[in-house]
Amino acid sequence: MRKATLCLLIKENQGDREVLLAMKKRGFGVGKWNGVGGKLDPEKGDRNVIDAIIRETKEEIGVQIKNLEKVAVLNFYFPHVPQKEGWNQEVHVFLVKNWEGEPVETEEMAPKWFKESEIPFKEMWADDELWLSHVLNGKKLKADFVFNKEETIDRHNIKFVQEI
Ligand code: 8OG
Repeated sequence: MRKATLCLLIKENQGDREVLLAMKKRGFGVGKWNGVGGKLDPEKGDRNVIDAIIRETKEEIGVQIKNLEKVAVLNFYFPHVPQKEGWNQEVHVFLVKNWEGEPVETEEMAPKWFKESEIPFKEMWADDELWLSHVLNGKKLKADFVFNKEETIDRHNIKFVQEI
């Protein structure tokens, strides 16, 4: 499976938790709000998913991650797409509460802060509604999602874990 990363910046604002999502302007998931991230790319020097998430966050929103916490591994399957097209992927999800720099818009993404209660699930990947709130509330999990042609989920499975 292709490995990819997803980073969710979190801040507390007067007792309200906010999460940074970004509008994807091109590529896979265009037109959807999502965390920042992308494929592991050894040609850009990524030895592992940590290298990849640090690089992607800098490239996509200009933010330098100071520390991170791995909270989920999500496996996505697209059985209707030939495997050689590389859609199936294992996405490593990180929460980031400490960073340097202000998120900025780049060619790839336009970031915006959302209150936890106002996350735009209807304009996000269909699976996000099933796992995102859990990780924002401190849970760690491993999950599998099987997508169909309509980009909805045929079946899924979520397993909560202590460590990931
Ligand atoms: O490099 P590229 O832009 O193709 O990376 C895709 C990004 O989208 C990467 O951060 C992983 C993320 N991603 C998926 N599928 C899903 C999904 O179903 N939900 C969420 N929230 N993110 C996803 O590839």
